[in-house]
Amino acid sequence: MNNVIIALATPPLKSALALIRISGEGCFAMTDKLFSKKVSGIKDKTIFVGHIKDGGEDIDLVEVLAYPGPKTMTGEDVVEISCHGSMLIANEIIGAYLKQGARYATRGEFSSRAFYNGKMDLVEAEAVNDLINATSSESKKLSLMSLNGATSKLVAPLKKEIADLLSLIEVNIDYPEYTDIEEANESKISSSIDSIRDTLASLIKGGKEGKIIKEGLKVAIVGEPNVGKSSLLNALMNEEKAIVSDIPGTTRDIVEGDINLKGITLHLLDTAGIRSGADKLEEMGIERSEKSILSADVVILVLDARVGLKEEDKRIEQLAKDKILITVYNKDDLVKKKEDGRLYISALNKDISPLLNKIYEDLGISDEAFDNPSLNNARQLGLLSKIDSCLAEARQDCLNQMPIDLVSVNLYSAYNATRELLGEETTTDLTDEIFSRFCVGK
Ligand SMILES: Nc1nc2c(ncn2[C@@H]2O[C@H](COP(=O)(O)OP(=O)(O)OP(=O)(O)O)[C@@H](O)[C@H]2O)c(=O)[nH]1
Ligand SMILES: [Mg+2]
Repeated sequence: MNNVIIALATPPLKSALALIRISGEGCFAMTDKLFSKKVSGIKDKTIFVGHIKDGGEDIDLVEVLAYPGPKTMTGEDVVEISCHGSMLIANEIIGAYLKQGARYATRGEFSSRAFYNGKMDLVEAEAVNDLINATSSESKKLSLMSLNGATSKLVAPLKKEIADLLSLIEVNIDYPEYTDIEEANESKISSSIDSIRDTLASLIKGGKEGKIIKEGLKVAIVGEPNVGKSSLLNALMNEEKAIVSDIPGTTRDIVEGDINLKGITLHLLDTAGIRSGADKLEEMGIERSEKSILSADVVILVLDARVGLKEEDKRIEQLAKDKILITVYNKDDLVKKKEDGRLYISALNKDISPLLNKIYEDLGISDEAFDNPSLNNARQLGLLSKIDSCLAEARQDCLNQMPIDLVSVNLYSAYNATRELLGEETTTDLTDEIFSRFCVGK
């Protein structure tokens, strides 16, 4: 009976209604004991309205949705109770079920049951969490595609290509005497691997773009004091978020804000101006600025258009060498002559569209990335790159004239990693880890 799990699926706050979800064999029998109507024996999903009681004491008039398994989200019998949205009522109902032998669900336990009962693969299960966490309509759209199975379908052709090559090699190993089978020679294996890696390259490209659409990017605004970094943050956000003054060293702590640039969430970080000879407090701010460069995906180096690049800025360029670095010449309203190839803006006048265009251009997101499914979370991208390195090694083994049974070792690893993508091959620890990031009740 402790196989029955229960959780509040709505936030633990006073609201019009609250939803309690219960799953597991035995949850109908428990409901029969607590509810004024008999739920057991239903053949199809059914809605009931009646009273939940505990020890003869009426708790609430509720709506009960009963779904007989296995055609349910978890694959088990499921009961959903909509009660009045008082935490007192919700807790009393949950308490009544706990007395009957149910237990609190852990994070993501409903989804993990759906996964283990074969109702969804791991990519679809991950999409449940992504959907709940989506903050832009673009990221919601990608998550919904994954939930509907479109993303999982990307794995099948990749898996098939690797399986076809492996079976060709196996046939050659097992039946070397047959002359009517295709020979798995070095050139055949190499060209097959190259073609699989082409498929993989486009999956990785789509995945990286999808990750940006789904998760957004960190953008650090850095430069010397007084060049207009905070003014730029305010112009980007169209809001007076950060304090602006003509006193160098105004910003000490990081000021943050989010904007949506053509469907991509940018997490902006306005930082303290970087200069030498600062006092202790300012020095602490500068340390944070430098850290923010290291944690950012995009670094906007702001210069005063009248001054240009200074020695201190070269240190910023060095720190940002692995990032997308965009150098802007601010205060262009104060210069008469503009030099070719420089990106001029005026944060004061909110004249910043050249910078917005440049950021979008440098991200290199294709239009298709917004409309097509992609394997875009860190786990999925990590597995795609693992598959690629296994294939690269297999190809190298081939070039080194290794026997084909040894070449197949790396191909098997690549194949197993494709199975891992959908959770067909996975450890319980890993899946527990994945589901622990979910909300309770999901
Ligand atoms: N004329 C002109 N002035 C600007 C422009 N952008 C910023 N300023 C002025 O430059 C001064 C400094 O601006 P801030 O935005 O505070 O500069 P900051 O880089 O954040 O400075 P710190 O926080 O001290 O590092 C303010 O007086 C702004 O009004 C611009 O595009 N044109
Ligand atoms: Mg500032």
